[in-house]
Amino acid sequence: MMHIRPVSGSKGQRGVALLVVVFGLSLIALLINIFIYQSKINRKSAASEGERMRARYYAFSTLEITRLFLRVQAKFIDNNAMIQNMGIDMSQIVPMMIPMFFDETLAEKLLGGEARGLGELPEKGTGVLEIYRPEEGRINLNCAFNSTQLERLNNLLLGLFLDRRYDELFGRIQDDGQMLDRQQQVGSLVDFIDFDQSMTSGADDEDSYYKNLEEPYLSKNNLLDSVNDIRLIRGVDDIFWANFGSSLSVYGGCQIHLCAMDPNNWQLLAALIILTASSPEDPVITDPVKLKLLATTVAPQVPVLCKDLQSFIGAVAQPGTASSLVSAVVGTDIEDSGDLGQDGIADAQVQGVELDSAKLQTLVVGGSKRYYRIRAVGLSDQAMFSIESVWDQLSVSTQPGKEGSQGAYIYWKED
Ligand SMILES: [Ca+2]
Repeated sequence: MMHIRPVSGSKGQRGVALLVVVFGLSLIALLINIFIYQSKINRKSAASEGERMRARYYAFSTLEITRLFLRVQAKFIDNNAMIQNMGIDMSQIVPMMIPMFFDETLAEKLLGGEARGLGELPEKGTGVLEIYRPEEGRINLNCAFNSTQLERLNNLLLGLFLDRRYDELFGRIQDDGQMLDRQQQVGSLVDFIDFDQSMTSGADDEDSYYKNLEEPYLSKNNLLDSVNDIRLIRGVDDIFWANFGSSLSVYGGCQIHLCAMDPNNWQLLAALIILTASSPEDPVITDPVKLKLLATTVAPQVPVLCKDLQSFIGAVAQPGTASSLVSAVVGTDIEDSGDLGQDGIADAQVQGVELDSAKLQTLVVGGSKRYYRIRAVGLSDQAMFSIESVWDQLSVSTQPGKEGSQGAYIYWKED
């Protein structure tokens, strides 16, 4: 007697379908929460102290739940080449999952049976992850404090500023009536953090600008504790921040973690291309329009291409082949839109740049990600409470009850 075997793979497909449902439902929960969150901002002042404490508890719980996902990332995903190559990215999944933990009804529907959320009164509040992203795909300004890292930092910053499109930005008159050109801006960023008191470009005291402010302060001359401190530095005004804020950090090593780079940050990718081009006379790196086209075409693929430096170099050299290079790394076909930059110009028409692999390797690193920026918001009936934090996978916890365990929040600001 013949048995008809079930089509193999149907179980797998069910699994995928279930995942899609889970993410869909969590996305709805997330959107509802964002809506509640936005409608609550205006009512913030009316909240009682008890409500505020409850909101703080939800924000705190959110960070505790996130800690679990971060451990999964460190122990399971970062050590598993196959999962890594699939491009599975917790930073997209975790924020969608968080509201589930606060909604017993939703959790029960999804998981079946009885589920207990962390929120003591789920209908009264929830937690939302506003920010969850790796922090090392940026230029770490704290490298200014280490004189052996200074040359690379100077290079990276100058590379970030070099694009001709910033000519006007660096020609602007600042609040003190002075101008800071590219080199002087790099100098002011470095001087604020480096140990010495002498100005990098100029004979003045590096603090003369800060001493003349309405509310004077001095250079930190030490490692910065938070990204907000960067805003204190001369020349870092709103225009500067809008262009370069998302490329700067105070965490991570002194090389840029390629896999942690924000796929939207084409400016930083353009800097890397300028700095590592085989020829400094390359016609693309000296043309702001062509450079932007190339950077915006390749940047969205970096989270996958970063796993293999040669694929990355190949995609920058021939952007028209970027989608097939991505397919090769992922090990499966992806739909080729032929316009990864979504700029209306076919990738095949985008001019590439030949990169020098040795130069590139001095500026970027790969491997496990270490630092994550996380902002959790707790929402109670009338109140909201936000906690901004930075998690370090390698730091050892000193938190009561968790002493000695690996991974810890190293920056914590309640608001
Ligand atoms: Ca200094």
